[in-house]
Amino acid sequence: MADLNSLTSSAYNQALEVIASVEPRIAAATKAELADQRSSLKLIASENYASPAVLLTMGTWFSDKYAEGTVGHRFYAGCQNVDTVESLAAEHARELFGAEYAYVQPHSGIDANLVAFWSILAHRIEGPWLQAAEKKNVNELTDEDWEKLRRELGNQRLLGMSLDAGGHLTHGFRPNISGKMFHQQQYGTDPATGLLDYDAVAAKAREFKPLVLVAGYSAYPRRVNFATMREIADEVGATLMVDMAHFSGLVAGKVFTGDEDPVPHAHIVTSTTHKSLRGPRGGFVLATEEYAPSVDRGCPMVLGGPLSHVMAAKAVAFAEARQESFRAYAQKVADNAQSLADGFLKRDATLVTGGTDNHLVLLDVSSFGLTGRQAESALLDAGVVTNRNSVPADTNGAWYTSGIRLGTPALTTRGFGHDEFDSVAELIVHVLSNTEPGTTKAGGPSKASYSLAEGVADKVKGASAEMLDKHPLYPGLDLA
Ligand code: DSN
Repeated sequence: MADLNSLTSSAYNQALEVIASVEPRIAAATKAELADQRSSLKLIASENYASPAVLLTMGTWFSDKYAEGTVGHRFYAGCQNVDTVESLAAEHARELFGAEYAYVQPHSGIDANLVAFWSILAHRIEGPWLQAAEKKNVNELTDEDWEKLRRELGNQRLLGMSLDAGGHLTHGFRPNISGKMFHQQQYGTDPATGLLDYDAVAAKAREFKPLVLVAGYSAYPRRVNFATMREIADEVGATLMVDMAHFSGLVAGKVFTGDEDPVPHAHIVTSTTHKSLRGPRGGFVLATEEYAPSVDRGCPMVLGGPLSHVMAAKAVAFAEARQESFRAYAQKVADNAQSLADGFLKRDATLVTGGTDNHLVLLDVSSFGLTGRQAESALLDAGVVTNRNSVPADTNGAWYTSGIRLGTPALTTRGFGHDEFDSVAELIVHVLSNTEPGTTKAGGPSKASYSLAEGVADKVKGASAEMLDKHPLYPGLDLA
């Protein structure tokens, strides 16, 4: 058998020829995307590089099959191969995370959270209601009772981490559907330290008495004690839902264990597959046996037909994450985040919470006199891909922001280590120190425009290229 690199090269070259025969501009854009990803410092905390095996699995005829329902219980005929794929993906997920039940159909993280919300409502509200009315399902309810149940379902409470403290928009942020379907309140972080204050969370939970307590984050640079969150949930009768989308790779890789592993503590855990877990773009839900029957109704309750080609790729990615080498990768992601944070701190930059102990760092760019938007743009000019992010109590709002979120999963996949992440911190500080905020057309201070000193972008790109060339993306993959 030819070696894997040359097999991958021929697979992609041939696939691109087939695509180009129909729409050459898409083939060209696909090639350009690889070139861009190869030549930039990708520091977006929610991105990674999936393996060729994962990527290739998505490009098949499983895409053509409808399979609404669950394994062995579909609304369409001919789903025997989809059943194989879905069972295998769920089995790998259960084994990988030590979960009682896994549901691998959600198309994204938001979908996974919607499945979790509706399964909690179905299990906690709809189920007992039907039982009391001695009905098997909602179709048996009178119109009047159905209206009462609908009002009850729409009258529940959710407590989640606020967006500016590092929570996610699906954790009850008003512009998101989670903030509309629930009465929501948010917990934040300690204003002095930026850290979660569990006593404050408990006090809020006692007062608000939520049906759902959501833990997890997308921009909080620290670990969470999920045993404590479960104690809080139990005390107030809430269901504990943990969104581990950002750190599921660190859970899979056993960097987060004991109280920091959400799976033994939460009733329901949701995640994406494409961030630190390094799989295809998608979501999944883990649950206790108690919640499994309602989670199983995710499609068609909340989701459209499962993306069978993506479920197949999830199975491949979970299989990869079960290998010993993934543990080493996950540990390196966390070690590298530490190196990045140290690199900033020794250059006097300001980090939210003063550091990190997960995969991400939140840099407060206000000390450079910049908004997050200006910093993000200047860094992009220099080939450093990041995303702007709010910091706690951000005075610049969620559009301009005062922070830059940086994550290590992607560059760790390329093989970057301590010294490279120290250099990355140096390059970022160099760019931001040489960026001036611009002015509006009327001459006032602008939150968007900026000017980067001449020569800085080229110098940073040159230094990055040296590191990137030493750690090629998809080594051996040569496109024609
Ligand atoms: N967009 C993802 C992130 O960047 O964190 C979460 O939705």
